[in-house]
Amino acid sequence: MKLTFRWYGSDDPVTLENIRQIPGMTGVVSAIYDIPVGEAWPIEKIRDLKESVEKNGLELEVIESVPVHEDIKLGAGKRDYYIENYKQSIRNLGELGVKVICYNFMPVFDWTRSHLEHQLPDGSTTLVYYKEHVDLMNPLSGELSLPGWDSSYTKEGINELFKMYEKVDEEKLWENLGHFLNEIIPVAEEAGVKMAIHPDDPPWSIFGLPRIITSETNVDRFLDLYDSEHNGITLCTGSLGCTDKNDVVKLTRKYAGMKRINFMHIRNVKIVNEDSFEESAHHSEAGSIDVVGVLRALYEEGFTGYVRPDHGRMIWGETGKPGYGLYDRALGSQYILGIWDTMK
Ligand SMILES: [Mn+2]
Repeated sequence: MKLTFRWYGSDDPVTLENIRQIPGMTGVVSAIYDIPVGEAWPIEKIRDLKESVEKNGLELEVIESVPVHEDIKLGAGKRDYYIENYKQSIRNLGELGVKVICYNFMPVFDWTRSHLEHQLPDGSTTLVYYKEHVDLMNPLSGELSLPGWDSSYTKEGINELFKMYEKVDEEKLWENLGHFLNEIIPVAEEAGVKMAIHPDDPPWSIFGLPRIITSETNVDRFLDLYDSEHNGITLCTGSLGCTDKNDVVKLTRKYAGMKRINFMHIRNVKIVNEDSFEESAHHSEAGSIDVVGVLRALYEEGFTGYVRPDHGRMIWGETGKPGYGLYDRALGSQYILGIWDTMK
């Protein structure tokens, strides 16, 4: 396994110097944030990013994410143009040594939570998803602000987008994903890049929009769409594991055995009740996920890919990007590393 840490670029309050001092850290997972969604990533910008990372003794072998334009998910508008751009980004990233690209295929919203600073009994704050709160949110009101939410959407723009998705049910979304994979995976193979789709977070439909990367059945279907090690998944324990319908240890063992896990996101969540959860510390006993079991499954299946601690709580008074402070993720990384080392 190669231990990595997400870094949001030079604006991130967590610095490369900070990350470098975490024991066992081999590299960062990052992206270029100032390119409009859908445009190809220029090679010069990738090179600048890579050099800034390498100057600090870290590698840049995983990109999270190269976002997929809504036209590709909708199968509409300028889809072909955006797919060609996506291919170019893959080629450019491969040329500069990137090995894995994480992306997702969630319509409109990326990850969704009801609260970003829910206080836990120990005084730390964390991200939570309470169904009863999300059910009351109206994404068409023009007032919504959520993580993963593109605040550049106007009220009219978002209404129009929702209208377009009225014609896209789950089957149509599968079809559009299949088309996308048929186009990009051969390019990824040639570029030496492994694609890693992130599961939908949470793994169920929200606001009436379709979501398909949600369960074992659907991950199986996804992998069958294009049978190649370059068409793999990001197994995010917290996303798949926030419902007890998914047995994350079992899924880890199965997909690692198939060599289709190209990237691991490890975090813990505490399932509060059906369709509600709180993100917790990485420690297995802190939440509903058997993190030790996940790592054991990876180890026993000979996993050699990239792992990163996923979201952390805010602890010790730290402020910053929700889910992406330094301290709790660093603690999580050491929990992961410690478990791993005992199995060697
Ligand atoms: Mn994740």
